[in-house]
Amino acid sequence: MSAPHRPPDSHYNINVTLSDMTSLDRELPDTRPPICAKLKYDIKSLPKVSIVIPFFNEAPTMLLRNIHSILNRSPDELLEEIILVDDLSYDAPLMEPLERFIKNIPRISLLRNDQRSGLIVSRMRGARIAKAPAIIFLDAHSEVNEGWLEPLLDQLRKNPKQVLQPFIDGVDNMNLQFSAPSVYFKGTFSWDLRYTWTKIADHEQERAVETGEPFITPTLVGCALAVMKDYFFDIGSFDEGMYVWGGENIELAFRAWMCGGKAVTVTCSRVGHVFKQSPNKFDGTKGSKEETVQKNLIRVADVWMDGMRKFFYGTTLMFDFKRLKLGPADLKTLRERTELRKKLKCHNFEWYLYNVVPEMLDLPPMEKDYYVGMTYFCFEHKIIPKNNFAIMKNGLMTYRDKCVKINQPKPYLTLAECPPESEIDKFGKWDLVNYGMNWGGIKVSIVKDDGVVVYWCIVQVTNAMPQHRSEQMPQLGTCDSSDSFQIWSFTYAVDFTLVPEYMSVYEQKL
Ligand SMILES: [Mn+2]
Repeated sequence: MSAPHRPPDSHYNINVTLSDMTSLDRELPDTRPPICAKLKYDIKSLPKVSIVIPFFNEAPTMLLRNIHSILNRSPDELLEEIILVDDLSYDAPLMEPLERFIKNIPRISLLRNDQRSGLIVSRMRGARIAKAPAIIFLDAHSEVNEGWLEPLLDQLRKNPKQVLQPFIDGVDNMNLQFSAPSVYFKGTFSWDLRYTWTKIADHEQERAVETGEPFITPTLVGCALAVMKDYFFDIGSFDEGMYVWGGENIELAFRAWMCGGKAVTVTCSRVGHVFKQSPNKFDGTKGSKEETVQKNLIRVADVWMDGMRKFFYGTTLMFDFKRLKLGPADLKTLRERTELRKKLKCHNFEWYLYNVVPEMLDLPPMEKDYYVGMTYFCFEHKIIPKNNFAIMKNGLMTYRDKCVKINQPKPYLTLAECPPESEIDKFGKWDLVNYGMNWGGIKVSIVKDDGVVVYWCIVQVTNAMPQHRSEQMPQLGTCDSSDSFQIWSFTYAVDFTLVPEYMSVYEQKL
């Protein structure tokens, strides 16, 4: 039996009556690897869970869909409670109608904040009163799929000292279609501390698909987290000095890894998440969204990244306001977090890089560069993650100690020894063609033997070679600003001349 999809705008239709949503309105595809449906769990041995869902003016049908998906797709014996935390919503259906609705549902409670507190503080409010030994934090605009809960709780039973995330499927924000990525990603980060999706190695994905076993992730996407309550509070819960949201997912993952735990993606647990166009609602009392997030990220860098935070402070492309001054109250709570790190006897950041995310050991070169976050290039049959190419001041494009070379007359790019300065013009000089602040084309100019200068731009093509069929690879083509396959996003420019003074000022304050 397959129910029809709702019309595209249904989840924003605030006039829908709550009784419309008492059952789920469509079937979801089973997006797990086939092995997952065969795995058996001893329900009695699993910890019970409290599910904490903060919301602010969430589309009511989305919130109800979420609640119903949990009720319908979680074993009764495992679900202790659902705790909704309203962060001062004012949309009418989330007032009295929501209260009337949840009255009929056992094991659900509703807390209302008396001031806007943001995601992090709202989650903490729910976590403190949670009755079950396990807690799941879930974004309000989620929908859990069949069999989502048991694999998470089973992992927590096996090892309580870890922070888990389910495998996140995309939910289209217009028609609510589920889509599971065929390529598996782990979370990493860029040096400006943005969450980055990074493809896992083929053999890791094969193992996950064949066995249904979880795979590790250096950082957490943040929209759904499962953790044992005791462990969560033992390692310092969330940093409540962070406002609204942003950076808390990176911070928790750094902390879990560096302080004796780990972060893991549970292959067989599938949760759909609506990736919104503008995912956050900031009320402005703590500054702009960008300033708020940046202050949170400063806390992540200062508490956890040791000397490596110079790379964070050196990234300049997006934020000229990054060297924000923290006030006395913020500095006090920041100091508490550094003391927590000492108390927990955590590893240093270098340990984390070496052991958890070694691809980040390709540190940005120590001069002013552009770092180019293109895509996962299949480059000579080898996938190179983004952020690892740099365009240097002298026009060379580097990857580790090699330079990107044009294989004339064919339009292919290879890696070769870097040329001496005097030969760069003939080797190929790279530059960005900015169409926007952080996106545009990547152009190379080459001086031919006859002195004529030719230009090409990098085009993304789909690889037809059997080694990496369907992977993306870079080639050269005639520059065309209207060709979307020539548009790249640049991750950041690094300018270390700005860092030392700032860090030393900062060091004194700490
Ligand atoms: Mn979200």
